[in-house]
Amino acid sequence: MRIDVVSIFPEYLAALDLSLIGKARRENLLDLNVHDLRDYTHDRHRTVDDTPYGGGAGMVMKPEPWAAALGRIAVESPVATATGEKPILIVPSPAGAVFDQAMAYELAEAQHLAFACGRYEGIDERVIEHASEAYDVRPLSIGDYVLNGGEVAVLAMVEAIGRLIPGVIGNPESLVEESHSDGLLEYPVYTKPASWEGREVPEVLLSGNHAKIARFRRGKQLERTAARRPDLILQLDPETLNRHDRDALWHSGFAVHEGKIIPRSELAWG
Ligand code: 6GU
Repeated sequence: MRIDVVSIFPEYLAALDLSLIGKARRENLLDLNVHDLRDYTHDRHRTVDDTPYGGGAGMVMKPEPWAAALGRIAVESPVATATGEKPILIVPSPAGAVFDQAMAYELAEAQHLAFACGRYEGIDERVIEHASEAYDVRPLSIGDYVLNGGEVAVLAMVEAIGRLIPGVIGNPESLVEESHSDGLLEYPVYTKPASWEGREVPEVLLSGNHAKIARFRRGKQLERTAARRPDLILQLDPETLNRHDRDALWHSGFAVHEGKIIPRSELAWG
């Protein structure tokens, strides 16, 4: 996969030299290129921002340097434009749709991703419209809070997407049981010693009974998700829940009623 990132703080992206993503780059599984937006300016001060039309606080990123940078990246894209395909341009923004694991899986299939890191109050909206001619543009947020710029969001998204590229993670089976892969949070994990600071590892995990262990872990996933992310429980397909699952959900305050999952408090009695 090819990834291009445009930023006025290219040093922020140095973290992508480390760990699994750094290794993927060295092994040519990931061709990651970071560009300094100021290299696409022509004035002595390398200006990237200006005052907003209509007034208001802060500054807005000027269109010209963005058009030059994104134009160059589109022209050099490995995506075959002859077939009508377009590279994907992700514009990190607290005003975007929320990036999730399903999206990470989808984006991990792409041949070419570009990221446009805005700062200040954002990028002139016409850049986004203009870029749609050459790119499939996706404004994306990493959650409901505000960062000063897109760089930290790009670090999060590139790590989430990059680790799903075949060959990047040594043991792909570790992807199967992690949080969000089946719509639930991960079960708790333990290692030696079996007794530590007066706290014991749950006995079933020492039993060697694999069916019982699987049931225990699934129960913990449901219990934890119900307590921490009840919104995810309501999104489960009740058809995928067996008797043990329904029992665990009941004890965590949810019922399967007339083919739907509802909080037990909404059950009407009598
Ligand atoms: Cl992607 N960018 C910024 N600036 N703030 C955010 C965000 C992105 N996601 C959540 N907050």
